[in-house]
Amino acid sequence: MSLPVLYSFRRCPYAIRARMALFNSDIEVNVHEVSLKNKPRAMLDLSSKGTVPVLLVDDNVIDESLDIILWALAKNDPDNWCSQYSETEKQYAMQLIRQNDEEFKAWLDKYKYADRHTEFSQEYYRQNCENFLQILETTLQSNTHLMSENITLADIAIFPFIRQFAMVDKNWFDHCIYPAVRYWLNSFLDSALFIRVMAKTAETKIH
Ligand SMILES: N[C@@H](CCC(=O)N[C@@H](CS)C(=O)NCC(=O)O)C(=O)O
Repeated sequence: MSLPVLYSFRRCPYAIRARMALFNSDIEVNVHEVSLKNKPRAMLDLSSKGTVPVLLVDDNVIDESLDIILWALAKNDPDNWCSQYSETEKQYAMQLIRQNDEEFKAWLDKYKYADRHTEFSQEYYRQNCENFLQILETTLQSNTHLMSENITLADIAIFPFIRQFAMVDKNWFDHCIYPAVRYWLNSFLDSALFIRVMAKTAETKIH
């Protein structure tokens, strides 16, 4: 049987979180690095949405990063990113992820591309992003991770977006009033898992 194929883009936060889950779950896949300006026909034939990541496994197509994560964790969750939690805790994680994906990401895009959104200043967009950072900071002041002392699905799903936020104005982020968020982010950036999934290889097997 052929390996699953993951259409991915190295720096995309959605693709990063999907690759991290697949790798941590020890699921071997062929990663196809795509150009977002010239998406491969084969990927568009599988998913007309035209977004990465897209996972093809046997004849099934999974074209939402969160679904890829959940699929990987259902197969194998060696570090209990999901399986040890109650339904209520899982719902809290999903709600935090939704807040990230729907609300925070929209402000982040405006903060990042403030020159294309001239109705308001970049600082205004950053302040709106900070509402979410404040929620994370409050949690991370008492836990080392978002759900508990251990890494969970919520951390993996959210940190690639905070990474993107931090990179917009690194100097601001390095001095901002969210030290626990900074510490938490750095712990992921320094992790072997993150370094592994960010390795620059055009066509790779992750395993
Ligand atoms: N909801 C999707 C969003 C994925 C997404 O928007 N990915 C971006 C890259 S970061 C993309 O492919 N954008 C299409 C483009 O830039 O043409 C998911 O979670 O997988």
